[in-house]
Amino acid sequence: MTVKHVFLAAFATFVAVSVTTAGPGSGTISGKITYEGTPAKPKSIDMSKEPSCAKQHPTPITTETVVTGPGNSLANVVVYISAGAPDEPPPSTSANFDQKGCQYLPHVLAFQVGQELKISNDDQTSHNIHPLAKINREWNKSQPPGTPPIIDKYDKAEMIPVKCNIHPWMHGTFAVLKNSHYSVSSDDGSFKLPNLPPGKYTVTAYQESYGEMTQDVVIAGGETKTISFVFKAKPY
Ligand SMILES: [Cu+2]
Repeated sequence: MTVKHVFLAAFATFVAVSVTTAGPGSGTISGKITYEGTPAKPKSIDMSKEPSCAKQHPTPITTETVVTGPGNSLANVVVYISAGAPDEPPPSTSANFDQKGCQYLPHVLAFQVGQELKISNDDQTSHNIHPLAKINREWNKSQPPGTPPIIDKYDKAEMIPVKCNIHPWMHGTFAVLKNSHYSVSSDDGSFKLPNLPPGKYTVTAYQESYGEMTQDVVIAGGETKTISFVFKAKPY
């Protein structure tokens, strides 16, 4: 079992437990993110200036500003309850952001206000991570190979673009959110927000290049409401 498998197993257990402990009246909002129009083609990334990273990608990786899937689906879209749910204290688990092969993994990391953020450097080269916060405090930190993870947290909700000051192709997003009702759309564009008590909610979908869309959804009880968001693709 790899570390990733252990993590996934733990996560699956956590989800199963949450479902069984949720109240009988709790509902789910699920759905799919798609686009219309023609998105810009992902570009190949030239890492030749950083051979230790380049050799980890026999096939060059591509930019992840817009990640599409079958049926015009959009991955990496943050879907979250932006109104109607109370702010929640952060979980005790950390949100993990890795620099591996001069790439941010995951490209979009969603976590809660006050939650521990753990940034690791798995590479044989230095990175200088620079989250471009505007509402929170902006900082950048150098992280030579073999040094311990950077531990931080954010005090306010914000969508924060992240870049590396050494490798211009490294980009990512921190989505700092006020409650635990969020999802990042998977490769097929799907998302799911479970465990919602009855109420009226505003659901926001955020894509780093296309911006955000919102819609209101009423959950009456133990039901699943299916919604969809269709972003207008930008051809550049
Ligand atoms: Cu870097």
